[in-house]
Amino acid sequence: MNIYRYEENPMITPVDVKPYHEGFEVIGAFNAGVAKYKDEVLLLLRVAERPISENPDIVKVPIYNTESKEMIIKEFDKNDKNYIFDDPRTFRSTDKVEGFSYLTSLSYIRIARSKDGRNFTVDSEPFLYPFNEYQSFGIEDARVTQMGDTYYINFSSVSEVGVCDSLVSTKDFVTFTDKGNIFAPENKDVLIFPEKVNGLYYALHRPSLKSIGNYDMWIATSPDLQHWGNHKHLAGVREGHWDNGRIGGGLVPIKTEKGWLEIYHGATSESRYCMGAMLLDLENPTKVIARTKTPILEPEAEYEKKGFFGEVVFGCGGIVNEDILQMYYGVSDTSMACCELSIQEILKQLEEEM
Ligand code: MAN
Repeated sequence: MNIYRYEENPMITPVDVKPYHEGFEVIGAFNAGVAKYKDEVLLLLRVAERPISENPDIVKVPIYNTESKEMIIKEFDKNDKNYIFDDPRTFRSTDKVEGFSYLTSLSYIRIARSKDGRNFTVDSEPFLYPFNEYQSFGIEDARVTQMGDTYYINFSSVSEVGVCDSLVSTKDFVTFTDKGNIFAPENKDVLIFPEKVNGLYYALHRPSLKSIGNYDMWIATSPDLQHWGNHKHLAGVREGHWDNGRIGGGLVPIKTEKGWLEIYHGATSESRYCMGAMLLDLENPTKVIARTKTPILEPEAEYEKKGFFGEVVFGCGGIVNEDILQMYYGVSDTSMACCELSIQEILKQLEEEM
């Protein structure tokens, strides 16, 4: 696989983003959804901010009260035996067997704009900022599906009642219409197909199972983009492979003559994130035609290996220009990068490795 990583990489880093909150620092500008709007490329950045802490033993947790519009900062001592601090992104109380109780930062969506797809200017204000009680811990990892002149944007809404997936629509990236929560907790990595298939909308989704089952990809249909049903298991994690820990949709499915091309992410049980590809039947996307045995992109560059949470490449969107896929991807939960891949080459790898 020939991968052309842009010379500008990492193209947007936390220092390029001014904190929106006073007394906070930006620790990540990553996992952006992508849209082509007028003559510009828009990156819907996940900006993660946290209160500055002078004492390395004190973790300050930002929680936004969407009703009173107040930011509440809770302080925790890393020496407190009631909590387990083994992940820089989250921590949990000892009463919890798995998962997390709090996040160490709060994310929201801010737009970065570019005419050439390489040099971006970041808006000074957020575009999507927590606006209901399901978002008090933040909004993360937007995906953008364009249908006509409407852009549907879905993202993870995080709060103490779980991580669910929410949908809004916009025509101008200034105002938006709230379409509610489309997948109940815990669900992430929802990717809405860019057109109906046999009269129905399709979406990939990833329930995070806690008893039996794995972090696998599912597929559902909807008559109206808001009510989803007819859920089917699409693809699972693979033991002994690079995607043995969890998988989830990455980019909005791309229509090719061979089928729907889905670029997805897979992680090992040690949380090393790579991107792979899957080919779904054009007429029946619940059918997987092929899946790459090896990743199409893995953390190799310095900025992909080191950062707030290293060894992560995480694509949430791309732009297709004939055979070229420009894939924008988050690196190490810190910054944004972009690479170009040939769609024909990905299809060839799928054919060879199916
Ligand atoms: C995981 C990571 C974090 C994220 C939380 C909540 O722990 O992806 O970055 O904030 O889930 O979604």
